[in-house]
Amino acid sequence: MRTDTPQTIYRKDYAPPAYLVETVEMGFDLDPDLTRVATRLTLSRNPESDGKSVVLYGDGVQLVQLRMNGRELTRRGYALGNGVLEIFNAPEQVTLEIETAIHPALNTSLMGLYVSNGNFFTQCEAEGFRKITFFPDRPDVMAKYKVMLRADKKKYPVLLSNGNLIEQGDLGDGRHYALWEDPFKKPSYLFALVAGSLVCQEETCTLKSGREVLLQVWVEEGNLDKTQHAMDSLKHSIRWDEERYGLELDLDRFMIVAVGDFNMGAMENKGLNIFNTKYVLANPRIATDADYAGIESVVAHEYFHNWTGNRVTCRDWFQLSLKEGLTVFRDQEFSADMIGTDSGRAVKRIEDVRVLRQAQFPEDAGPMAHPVRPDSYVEINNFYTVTVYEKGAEVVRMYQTLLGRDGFRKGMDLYFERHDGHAVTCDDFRLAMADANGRDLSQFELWYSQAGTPRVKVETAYDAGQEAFEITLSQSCAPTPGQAEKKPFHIPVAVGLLDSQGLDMPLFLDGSGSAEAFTTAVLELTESSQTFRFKHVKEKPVPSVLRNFSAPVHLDIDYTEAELAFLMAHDSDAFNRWEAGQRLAMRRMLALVKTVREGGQADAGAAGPLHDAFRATLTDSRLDPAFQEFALTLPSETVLAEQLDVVDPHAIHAVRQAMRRSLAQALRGEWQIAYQANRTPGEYSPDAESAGKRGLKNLALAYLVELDDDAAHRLAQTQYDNANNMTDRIGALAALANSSAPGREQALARFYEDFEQEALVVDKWFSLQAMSRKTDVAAVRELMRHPAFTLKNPNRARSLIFSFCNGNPSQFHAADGSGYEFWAEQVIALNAINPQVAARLARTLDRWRKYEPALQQKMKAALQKVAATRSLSKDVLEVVTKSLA
Ligand code: B3K
Ligand code: ZN
Repeated sequence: MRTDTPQTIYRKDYAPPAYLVETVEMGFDLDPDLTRVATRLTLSRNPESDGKSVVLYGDGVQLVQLRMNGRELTRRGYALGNGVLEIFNAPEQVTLEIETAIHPALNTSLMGLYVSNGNFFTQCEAEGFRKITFFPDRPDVMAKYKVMLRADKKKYPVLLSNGNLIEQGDLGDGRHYALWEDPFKKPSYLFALVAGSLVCQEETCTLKSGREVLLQVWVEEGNLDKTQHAMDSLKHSIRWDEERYGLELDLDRFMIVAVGDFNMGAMENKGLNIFNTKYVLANPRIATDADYAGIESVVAHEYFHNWTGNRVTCRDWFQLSLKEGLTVFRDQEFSADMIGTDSGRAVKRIEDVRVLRQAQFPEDAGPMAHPVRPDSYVEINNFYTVTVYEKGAEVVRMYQTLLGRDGFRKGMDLYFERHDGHAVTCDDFRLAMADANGRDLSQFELWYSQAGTPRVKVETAYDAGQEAFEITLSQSCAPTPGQAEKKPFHIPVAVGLLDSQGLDMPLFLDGSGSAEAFTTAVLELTESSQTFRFKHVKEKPVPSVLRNFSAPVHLDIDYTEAELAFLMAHDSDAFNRWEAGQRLAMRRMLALVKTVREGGQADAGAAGPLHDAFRATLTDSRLDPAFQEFALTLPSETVLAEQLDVVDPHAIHAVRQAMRRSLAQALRGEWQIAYQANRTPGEYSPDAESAGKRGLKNLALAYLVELDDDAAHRLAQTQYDNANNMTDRIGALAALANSSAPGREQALARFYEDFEQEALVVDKWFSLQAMSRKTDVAAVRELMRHPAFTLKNPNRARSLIFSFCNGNPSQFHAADGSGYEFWAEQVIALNAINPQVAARLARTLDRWRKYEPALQQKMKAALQKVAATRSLSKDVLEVVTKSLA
């Protein structure tokens, strides 16, 4: 917490550090109430800087002693204020001995060293290391670490840190020690320690090179029946990175540790990944198919960071997407490869694009919009965003689309060849891609520097006489904060042409120089408007544009409903088949929203073409159930809201609900058949095929329950009673919770009793109720009084508060503003406990200006209330200030 005005940090102000650190030796005397940390640093002047001061950062740490080159420094020898310790006119070579004192048990921010359920954990990214000791805590300072941990042997039998265990033993006084050494240079944000009472599953794994490595998954006692999936995911990740990128695990030992109190998903500390329990623990009793998939992808993500993030790291935090965008892209590709089938890959792509549209497009159009490589920040933790991560991954994917898979691999190889062991920039990555492929990618930089989602408009013309088909692409991008004018982006637009049979036509792109026919062409749009001409086009085609979502843009294209239904049925590009269905639904829903806004009824009955198209998808037995599930899910309320100039959340909700009911009614028989056909009897397996079936079956159930009749209630109740896995159980419970089934209350109560001991399942229980259409603000307040609720645990806070504020729009936007008042209270309460979690919740009202005036005023008042709160963290302050600006 601070009272001074928070400072804005600018990318343009980057300057190399005056001193570089060579070695770090640390000794920890671990005690929850008072931990002493003795640190010995060797530093030397950086030839790339002319600075003469050693600059160290510290945040909330007590400085006990400071010695330079063997001599104690008095207050005359250094300046300390505002979290900066500066030693002026230091000699060329410096050895610093720093002793600090910290209070882990009081640390509720979960940054630095903290206690969770009696055990010690650390989280240092982005700037948590400075909560442990004074240090040049910036990612371009890379050093080798040796860490001695000392603690009570009974309470903390396990002592872990990065790298290799060198030595361990007793200290004689009931305490013991462990000495760890990390052979690789690393930035301080990758430092980690864990101490406590934990158990592990371990396996050895033989790398392609023949080297054997030790893999461990550490959890609290009683959880060893939930670690196999994480272990398997780790082994698959190791294999995949060897095969796809030739990247080998560089340590002899790789550890994953699960912790119940954690601000985000997981952290890639060198050799000692620390994970939110949510992304480690799984067995069929407690975890859903989505949980299994989430664990696989997060384990992979953190493992992949070992090369993209750790071996090659970021020069400064503005370059965050250098590691995050790239690593998300890598984990997306890994998950797609793990499914293995073409349709599985397409489904994974659809899922990823859904996240982008649901969360990143709104961010890019709101007050917190920022480029993938931001130009400034107040609190860096606020920039671990969907833009840096997911849009960043799209930007990396575009290199692969432009250069091809082999070209992309060449770029990756050159990137490691040039930069291994260094802290670099997004430009360095782009140059490696360009140089390895002999391409000029300078215009591509705009994807890193310009915020906002570009809009690409498509116009076509067919000339039967010439057998020519022309596609004109025009691009624009709306202003974003601080960027009024945008230059044209370099946009890869993948295009196919369908003949009247729905088959791909062979493509001959004029001027491409290639005589060879292909069926998807990647058009490179680099100007504001360009026309591309296809030859030998025998009949007027239906174009399939932006196949596989080849760029993160809005696509404006005029299709008739018949063309959309045709694409939905025939496009060889599964992504665009899904997209056509979404467009068809979106168009109908937007028209209905207009009707409702004008005082009409949300009568979805006349949605004929949509019903037919959905029926065709639902009954096509050649389709992958996972694809069917996505194709039959209507665009979300958030995605709909983004299409409107003025958002009326109640009209949107009413329309989407009416649409769901009409689809339930019109396709009732088909839903019932799909429900029966997609049962997965026998032992549970989380594989993609079974998960896809369960997904479609549960979607069928959700539609049928929209009818809210006895038959649907019975179906849900029976599924609940007979479920042998969490996916089916929670699917049934969610259906019941949204219904007026007589067994609703009893099922909710029974679920809690059955799973009271499983924190992650209790989270699901809160979350499901928070998102139920039957839950209003008063009911959420009631749930907060439940003995299992606490704001201190981020997962629990997210499960109830975030789920309600972000996942239950019709109740959250209650006309009296009570949802917003609730939001403000919770942001303020969380701010005092955990600024990072509070700031995430603060983002909920980002888009307040888009809402209808009555709601807008109430949202603004809630934002102002938060902004006026005393001792606001800079995390929350930055978010609400930018929202109100
Ligand atoms: N690098 C961490 C995120 C750290 C967030 C700090 N506020 C997890 C990840 O992206 O892998
Ligand atoms: Zn990451």
